[in-house]
Amino acid sequence: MTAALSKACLRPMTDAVATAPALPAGLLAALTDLLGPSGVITDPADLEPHLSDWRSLYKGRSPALLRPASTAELSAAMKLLFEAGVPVVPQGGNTSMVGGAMPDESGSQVILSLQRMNKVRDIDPVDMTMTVEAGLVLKTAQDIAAEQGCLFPLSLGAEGTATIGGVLATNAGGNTTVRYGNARELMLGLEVVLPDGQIINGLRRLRKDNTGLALRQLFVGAEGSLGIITAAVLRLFPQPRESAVAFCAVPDEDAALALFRRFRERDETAIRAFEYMSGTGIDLTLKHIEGAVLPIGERADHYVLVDLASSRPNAGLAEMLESVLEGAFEAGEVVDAAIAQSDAQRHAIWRLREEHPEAQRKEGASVKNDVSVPVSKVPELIRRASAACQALIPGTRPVPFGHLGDGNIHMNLEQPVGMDPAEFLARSHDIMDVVNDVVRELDGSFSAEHGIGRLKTDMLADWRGGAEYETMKRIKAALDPKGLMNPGKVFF
Ligand code: FAD
Ligand code: 2HG
Ligand code: ZN
Repeated sequence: MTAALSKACLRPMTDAVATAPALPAGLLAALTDLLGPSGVITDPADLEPHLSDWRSLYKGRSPALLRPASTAELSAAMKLLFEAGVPVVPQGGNTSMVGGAMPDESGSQVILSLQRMNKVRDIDPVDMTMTVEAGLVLKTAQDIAAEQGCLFPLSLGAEGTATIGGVLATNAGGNTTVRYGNARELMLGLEVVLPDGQIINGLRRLRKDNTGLALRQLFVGAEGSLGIITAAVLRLFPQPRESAVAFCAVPDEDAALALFRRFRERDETAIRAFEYMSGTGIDLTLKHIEGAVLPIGERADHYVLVDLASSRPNAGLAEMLESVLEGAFEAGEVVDAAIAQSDAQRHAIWRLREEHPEAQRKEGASVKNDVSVPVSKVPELIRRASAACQALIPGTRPVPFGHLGDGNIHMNLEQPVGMDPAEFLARSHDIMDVVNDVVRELDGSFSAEHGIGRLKTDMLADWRGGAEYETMKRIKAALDPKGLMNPGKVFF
């Protein structure tokens, strides 16, 4: 990647500019007539939480937050905004790692929230589907599915805040992708409001539906750049009857991969999650997260969390876990392991992994690289990218962790101890460059699950140039001719 392109990759947080261009005269009043007073928020104190992102990379401005209560209301509001040429930024739980849900600093972009559209329209344990509105929080969707004896398997650290609209718009992955796929694979049908207010009603709960282009898939992973996802038909699965979770210390990255292969060879269908963590990441988690405890005797430089689950009765997962780990001990692939004996212990082990982002945030400045490579290349990725970053900034602490089973490692870097955080963040683009150089050589991707948002638009143009990027832009122009949907995101 050229230096010129990469320098724009991480835009520093900017202070708001002094004056916001007002919305066209009469528009706010018309929107209030349509959505009611609780559907149009303009009070600066109420707007404030919607104007900065989880990573504090950006601070935006906006004249209003719109909260429609139904698809019909949203459609009517979008028609007004389209006619007036007002840009719209969809925002779900605002947990984007790439500034995807942030309005820019101009003060001209309205924020659209589906907070009031959070109903479960239908749940069917025979069809194994659930039709939900896009403002529903992911954890609530999981809980409601569980009440019906079903499983909605998408699972990620932000699940208590992230919404169905947000996880679909980003095609979120998370901890169970290795078993159930990304959000895309968990969706059968979508309802979408287009930028001009038209409604695509594609809420079909069919396993087979080859009727022309699968338009629904266009909106998954489009990060709000093509239209607004208002409802979705989600796939449900049987609840696991058994599960078994272990936290293992492994001698190196190769052993972590070898252990994954060992479980896959024994029974691929039993693996629900397979996560890698570094010694540094666990050290930070133990330091910053209240109640976090190392479940094995000795600290190690590399760890693996393995989670097995089955809906089969008497699946024998505990025995399988023990016997695979015994084989791994004998082969020197595992040096120590703790097997959870209760739900509380399972939860405690998972917490060590899930709290990595929070622990890194508390430690100081960090740079994230949500990258993927073919699974076979994960050890090389971790070793080479870590060494390259340490050579670039001596004392930098690599904190690689994540979804080893998918080849998706969060190749994150924590600032050197004692370094000025701002000084470290000023080198963000250099760090991302050296990591991405390795990723490119390993045939990987610069964004595995967090998307492009505002942070990585330059990278998209660079990595997916030529006909691929041109085709994306043509689709964008066809669906959003005025360029009003989430401007400045995804596309350069
Ligand atoms: P937002 O952050 O509000 O929005 C994300 C994008 O989707 C924006 O571009 C926004 O404009 C668009 N959008 C939101 N709603 C709609 C809609 N209804 N229609 C159209 N566009 C819309 N991601 C993973 O993939 N895997 C992980 O394991 C993971 N773990 C995380 C852990 C933490 C602690 C945090 C903070 C984030 C994590 N994320 C992860 C990142 C994030 O992408 C997910 O949390 C989630 O997908 C975002 O959902 P949200 O509702 O917060 O969306
Ligand atoms: C996770 O897997 C998330 O926990 C966040 O994708 C990763 O903080 C990160 O870089
Ligand atoms: Zn992740």
